[in-house]
Amino acid sequence: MITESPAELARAAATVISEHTGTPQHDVALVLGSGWGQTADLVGETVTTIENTAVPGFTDAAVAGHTGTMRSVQISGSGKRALVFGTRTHFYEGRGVRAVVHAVRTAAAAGCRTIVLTNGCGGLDPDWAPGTPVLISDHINLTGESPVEGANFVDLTDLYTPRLRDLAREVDPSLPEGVYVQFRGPHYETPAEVRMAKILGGDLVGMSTTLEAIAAREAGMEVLGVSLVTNPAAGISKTALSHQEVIEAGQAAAERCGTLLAQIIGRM
Ligand code: 8IG
Repeated sequence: MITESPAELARAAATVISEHTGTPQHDVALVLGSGWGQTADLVGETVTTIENTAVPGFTDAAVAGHTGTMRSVQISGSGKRALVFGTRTHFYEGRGVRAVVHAVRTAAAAGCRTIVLTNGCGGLDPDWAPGTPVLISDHINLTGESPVEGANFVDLTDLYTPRLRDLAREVDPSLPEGVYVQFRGPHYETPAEVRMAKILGGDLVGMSTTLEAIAAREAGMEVLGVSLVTNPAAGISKTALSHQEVIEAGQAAAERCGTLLAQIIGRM
């Protein structure tokens, strides 16, 4: 087998996407995390749905509640076309960092200049009830990994584009901001690890997004990160964490989150 470079694999994937969608260029990419699954319908009209397994380098969804398809969506009220990924590859799946950021590189190869990374996560602020969307202002990457290969010293100042965060707050001035801390997972944190995250300056704990954001910056894209707090982080509330709780919080917040993203993307 010929081993392709990450860029070659992304170009191959983008070619298949443009063949399926009949669209040479997409403008914005959207990665749907836990709790965000139903939001794509509110962003616009789905023009084409593609099975992940039909696209080079992509695999079916590995998480309950995620969708193993990608869609080309016509954004309501703008001439723009979004490439919406119904799921992501997580670092904890053990397929390596290249697999984790393949969707990001594919989006860049498909022409996207902007990427919206969403996730479900645990919140450290007890005032953030399950179902609260929070803008990611910055991140702490505790995976010990980087998607950047070789001596390419990518600047991560203002990784989460201030202009896009401002735009999000124009749509919803009540949106809080926070620092997202990526743990490896797939287990949730211990309460002591959550206290550590707080001391380090974190507000949100999750298992995705930071490696993707770095790859997006390397590819020259603008990044907007939005977390949905689906549960208080371990030790913040007295009850144990469950993935069912995550799915339910997402369902309850779907309409607010979908409308929020639709309005933000419509204004980009
Ligand atoms: I949804 O509390 C969701 N994903 N690490 N911790 C981590 N990931 C999460 C959590 C959480 N909730």
